[in-house]
Amino acid sequence: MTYTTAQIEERFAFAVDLAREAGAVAMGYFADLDSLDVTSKGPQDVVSQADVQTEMLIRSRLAERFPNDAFFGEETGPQGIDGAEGIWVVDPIDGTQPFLMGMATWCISIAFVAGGATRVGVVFSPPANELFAAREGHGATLNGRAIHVRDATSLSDGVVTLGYSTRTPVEEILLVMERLLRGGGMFARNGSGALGLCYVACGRFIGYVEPHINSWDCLAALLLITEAGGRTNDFLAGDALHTGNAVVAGPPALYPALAALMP
Ligand code: LIP
Repeated sequence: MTYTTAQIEERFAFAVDLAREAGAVAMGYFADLDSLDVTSKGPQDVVSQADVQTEMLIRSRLAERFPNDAFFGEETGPQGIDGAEGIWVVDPIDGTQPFLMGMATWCISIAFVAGGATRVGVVFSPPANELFAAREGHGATLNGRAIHVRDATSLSDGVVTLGYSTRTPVEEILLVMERLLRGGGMFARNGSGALGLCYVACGRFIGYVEPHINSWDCLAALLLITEAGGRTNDFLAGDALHTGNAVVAGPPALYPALAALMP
C-alpha cells in the first residue's frame, strides 16, 4: 500500500491527539510511582506497567483507526511488520529511568514509517506540556510554533547531549566524551534519547551522539531534526528498524565535528 498525502496528513493529526491522550495516562502513573511494579530488563534498563499500559493504549487506538498499518513498540514488540508498507514505531515512555525516579525528562514517542522513511514524528513531554511534531516536508513545531536547530558551527557553541546504554562498551562513550571535551565542547545526558533529540531540533542542544539507540527511541525525533533544518546519519540503513543503530544529529555546519566524535 502506497500512502497518499491525505493519508499521511490523517495519520499526523491522529498521532498528535493520541500522544496527548497517552501522555495523560502516563502522567497518572507518574503521579503514583509508589504503586508501580518495577522490573529489570538488564543493567540500567527498567520497565513498569506504566510503559506497558501506555503502549497498549497506543497500540489499540492505532489498530482501531488504521487496521492495515503495522505496529512496532518497545514493550509489546512487532505486529505484522514483515513486508508492511506502513509501520507505527512507538516508545510509550522514553526516559523510563527518569520517569521512575520522579524526574521530568521523559516523553511519548510516536513515529510513522512508510516506504522505508519516517513520514510522521510526534514526541510529547507531559511534564513540560511540550508537543513536538513533524510531517515530512512540512517543517517541525513545538506547541504549534516553528522550530529550528541552533546555527552552531563549533563544539564550543553549546552543549551536546549524549546517550549511553550498556548495549555498547564503556570505552566507546568514554572516547566520545574525551573527544568532545578536548574539542572545547560540553556534554549532557537526560536519559531520554527522543527528548534529547527534540531539544536539538529546537536549538536547546547543539547536537546528539549515541553509539547505539533503538528505533523506537529516536525515529520520531530524527524527523523533527531534519524538518527543523538539521542533519542526521542514515539511521534506518540496513536493518536498524529491528537492530537499532548509532545516532549522530545536529546543525549541518556542525555535523562533521559531531560525527568525528564517534568511535
Ligand atoms: C532510553 C533511550 C536513551 C538511552 C537509554 C534508554 P528508554 O530509552 O531513549 O537514548 O540512552 O539508555 O535506552 O529505555 O528509556 O525507553
